[in-house]
Amino acid sequence: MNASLGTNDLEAFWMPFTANRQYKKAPRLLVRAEGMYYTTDDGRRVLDGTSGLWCVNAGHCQPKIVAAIRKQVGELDFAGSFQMGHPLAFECASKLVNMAPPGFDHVFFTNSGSESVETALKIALAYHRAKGNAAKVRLIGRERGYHGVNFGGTSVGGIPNNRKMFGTLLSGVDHLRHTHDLARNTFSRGEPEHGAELADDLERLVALHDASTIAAVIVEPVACSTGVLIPPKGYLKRLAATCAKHDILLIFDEVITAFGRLGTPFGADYFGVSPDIITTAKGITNGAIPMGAVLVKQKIYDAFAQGPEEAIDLFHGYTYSGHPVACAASIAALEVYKEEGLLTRAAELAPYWEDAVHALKGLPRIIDIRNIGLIGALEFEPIPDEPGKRAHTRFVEAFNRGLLVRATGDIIALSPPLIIGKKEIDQLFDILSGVLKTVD
Ligand code: PXG
Repeated sequence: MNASLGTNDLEAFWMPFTANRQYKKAPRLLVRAEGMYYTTDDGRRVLDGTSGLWCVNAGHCQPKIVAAIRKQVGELDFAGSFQMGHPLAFECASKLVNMAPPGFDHVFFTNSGSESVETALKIALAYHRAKGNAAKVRLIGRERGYHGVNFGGTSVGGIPNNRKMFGTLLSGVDHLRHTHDLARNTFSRGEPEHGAELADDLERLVALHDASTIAAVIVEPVACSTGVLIPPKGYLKRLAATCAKHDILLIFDEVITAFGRLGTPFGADYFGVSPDIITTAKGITNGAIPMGAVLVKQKIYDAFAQGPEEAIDLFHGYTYSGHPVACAASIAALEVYKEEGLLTRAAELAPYWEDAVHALKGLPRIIDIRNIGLIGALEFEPIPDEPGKRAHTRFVEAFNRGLLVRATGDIIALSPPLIIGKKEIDQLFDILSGVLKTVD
C-alpha cells in the first residue's frame, strides 16, 4: 500500500456502492493515469477497460483538457449563473447544441448524471403544467433502469437493490418491463432481434393510468449500469411513437451513451430516434471535472418563456450550474472529441471489438455475451445464493492481472476509452480470457 496511507486512514471514507469492510481488507488503489492506463500504488500498470466509470472517453489526463482546467482555475475560479453569467458557460452550451442531434437547442447545466435526471424530470412536470396540462404528473421508468441515486432517479430507476432501503420514493411512478430476454436473444451481436413489442408495454400503462396523467417516460438508450441491456431492434422507435401519440415526453438518459460510446455523437443518433429531452454527464468533461447537462428542444424552452420578461423561467438550478472550471474542461473535451474523431471512432472499431468479445463464447460459466459500439458485456451463471460473486471474483483477478473491468450483478461490463487501439483490444481480451479460464 501507498507509504503515506496507513490501514487506519481507510476507515473514514465511506465508499459509495462498495463493500467497505471487504475492500478495506485488501484495497485496490490507483495513483496515476495516462491514456489507456492507470498506475496502482504498488507501481503496476492497469489497462482501463471501463473508461474510469464510463466517462474517460478520450483517455486519461488528456493534455489539452488538463491544460484548460489549469488555466481556468487560475483565471476565474467561480462565477454563478443565477442572474449573472460568464462567457464559458454560453460557449460550452453552444458547443453542446452544435454536437447534439437536430432540434436540441438549449442546455441546462448540472454537476452529475443524477442531477441531470432530477432536472429532466422536473422540467417534464413543469413543461406540462406551463402548457396547461397540470394533470400530467406521472413519471414512467423501466425495470432495471439506472438514473442515478437521487430521489427522482431512484424512483424511476428499476434496480431493486438501489430502491428497497429507501422507503416509498416518489409517488405516481410506474415502470415499463425490462427488455432482457435470454431465452430468445442470447449471444446477440448488436441489437437483439426479439422484443420490439415490449415497447407496447407503455400502452398498458396508458390504459391503466390514462395518458392525461402521464408526463414523461425516461429510459437509457442502452441500459448500462444494470449490465448492458441493448434495446431490441425497433424497440426505441416504437416507444418514441407511442410517447408522441399520447403527448408524453420521452427522456433519453444518455449519461453513458452520449459522446461517442456507440460510434455516433449521441445514442439518439445511433438509434435514429429523436427524444424530447436528453440527460448527459460523465464524458461531457471526459470525467476530469464533475459536470452534467440536460438538453431540451425548442418547444420545451419556449413553454417556459410565456410570462413577463422579468419572470424567472425555471425555479431550479445549482450553485455550480455552469461552473467555469467544468465549462473549460467540457469545451476542451468536446474539442478533443471532434479533433480526434472520437465521436465516431467506436463505429470503426466496433466490428473488431464485437469479434473479440464474442470470441470468449464457450469459456466457463458464460451464459451470454452482448455488445454495441465500444461496449461489451459477459453474463455469468450465478452461484446459487451468492449473487454477484462470480463477476466480483473475476473483476478482482482481472485487476490483479492488470485489467480494470466493471462488475455489476453477475455481469462484467467493458467500455474502454474510445482512443483504444487494436493492440490494446487484444491485450484486454488476452488478460480477460486468462482470468475466465482460471477462476470458477
Ligand atoms: N444515468 C445513467 C444512465 C447513468 O449511467 C447516472 C444517471 C448517474 O450519474 P452520476 O454522475 O450521478 O453518478 C448514471 C451513472 C457502472 C456505473 O459501473 C454507472 C454509473 C455510475 C457509476 C457506475 O455501471 N452511471
